[in-house]
Amino acid sequence: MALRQDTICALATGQPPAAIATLRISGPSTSQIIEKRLSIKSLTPRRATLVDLRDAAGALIDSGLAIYMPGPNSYTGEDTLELSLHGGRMITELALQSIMAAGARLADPGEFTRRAFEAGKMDLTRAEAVADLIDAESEAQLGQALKQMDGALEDLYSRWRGQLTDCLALLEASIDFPDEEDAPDRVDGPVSDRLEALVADLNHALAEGNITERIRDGFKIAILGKPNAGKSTLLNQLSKRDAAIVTDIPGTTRDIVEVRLVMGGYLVWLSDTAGLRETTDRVEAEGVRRAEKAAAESDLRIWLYDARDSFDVAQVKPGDLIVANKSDLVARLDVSRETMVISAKDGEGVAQVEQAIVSRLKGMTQGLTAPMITRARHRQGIERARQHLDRAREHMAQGAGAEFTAEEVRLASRELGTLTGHVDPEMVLGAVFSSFCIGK
Ligand SMILES: Nc1nc2c(ncn2[C@@H]2O[C@H](COP(=O)(O)OP(=O)(O)OP(=O)(O)O)[C@@H](O)[C@H]2O)c(=O)[nH]1
Ligand SMILES: [Mg+2]
Repeated sequence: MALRQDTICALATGQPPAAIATLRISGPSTSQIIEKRLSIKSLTPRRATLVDLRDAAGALIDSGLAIYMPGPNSYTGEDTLELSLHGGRMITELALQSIMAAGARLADPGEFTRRAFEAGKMDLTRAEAVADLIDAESEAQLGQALKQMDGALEDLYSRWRGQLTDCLALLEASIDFPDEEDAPDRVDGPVSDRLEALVADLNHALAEGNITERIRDGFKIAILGKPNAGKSTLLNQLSKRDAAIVTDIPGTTRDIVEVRLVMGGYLVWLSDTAGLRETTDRVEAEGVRRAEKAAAESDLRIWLYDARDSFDVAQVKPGDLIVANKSDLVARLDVSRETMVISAKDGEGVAQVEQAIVSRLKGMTQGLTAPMITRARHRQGIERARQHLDRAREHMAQGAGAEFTAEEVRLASRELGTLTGHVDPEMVLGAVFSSFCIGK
């Protein structure tokens, strides 16, 4: 890719005031900025040096540590400077102004990592992993992002592409040398076997991807049941805050109340929903519709009912949790073995519900080794690749000619290449890097 002419800078650490603020500079003007603003001819590469940062008029802004990393052995592949100053608001503002006046501009979100990608330091899936490492709130997210950073997705997608290249070589040989002994008909078997095996791998990745995407984006859990069962009370207990309104009026909750929590190392989105009942109230009816939609879209449902009522198991799906609430109001309770008994109001049994949720999540993620898909972008690319391969196999089955098969294989390979950014990077770069923070 074309060599960049401009130099970027940004505050790479959190919002001031903070103990330390690290400013990052990358691009061809870095050494000129060092000379102008740090009054030093050159800095020893990769060694922390105590420096004075000055403004354009020569007035001292702050003293701090500078580390110079000349390209290509830097994060971005360009000349880079990291300057750690006292993390004051005024210091960081004046420091950025001074650096910009010496020949840099403010970086866009993710622009340092984008430059690292463009310099060939990492593929697109590893660049995405950088963002995921920073955004990780749960151990499971972090573990997955680390594996992706280590190349789990890049290696897999590249291996798939390699298999398609092998198929293409066979197909093209049969197109170019149709009369050769071991050409046309003889390639059909091997190519068709390879495509079949690859489609099976893609389908496996797509199926498992539902879980790995959830690890990154959060598992959806809905609390469901009749009005007044105590759903909002349970949500407040599990989230340890007063997120939803609780009253003794049936039909209190209408909109979905969603809280974001980390449970047992997993990020989850826990939803409190409107009590399920027939109603003529239009607002409540809309709430019930939303509750039913949340039930259908959730990874796990918690069915809550008043222990004084009976519970209809018809709506329960395998793996759902059934919880009888308000145990404090009944002397004796006969429930099935899998039904948990709690008193949400007193917090009695809530810890067991939490444990049961975590054990369900563990069950869902059991057996996962390396992630194969972590974002919708990956899933969509793999689905498109699979569609091309389905068409390639149809062409083969119909004896349509190797040219037709080869074209679909080529298109599938292109889709996989887009995932790693080896093909058509411009198409996806904006979307990938816009979600980054500035300074990364
Ligand atoms: N005695 C007793 N009362 C409870 C318990 N849990 C909830 N309640 C009470 O039951 C009433 C309804 O509680 P909510 O949490 O608002 O019930 P809900 O299921 O969210 O109700 P809707 O939003 O109307 O669907 C409130 O008065 C709560 O204080 C419990 O374990 N024991
Ligand atoms: Mg409620």
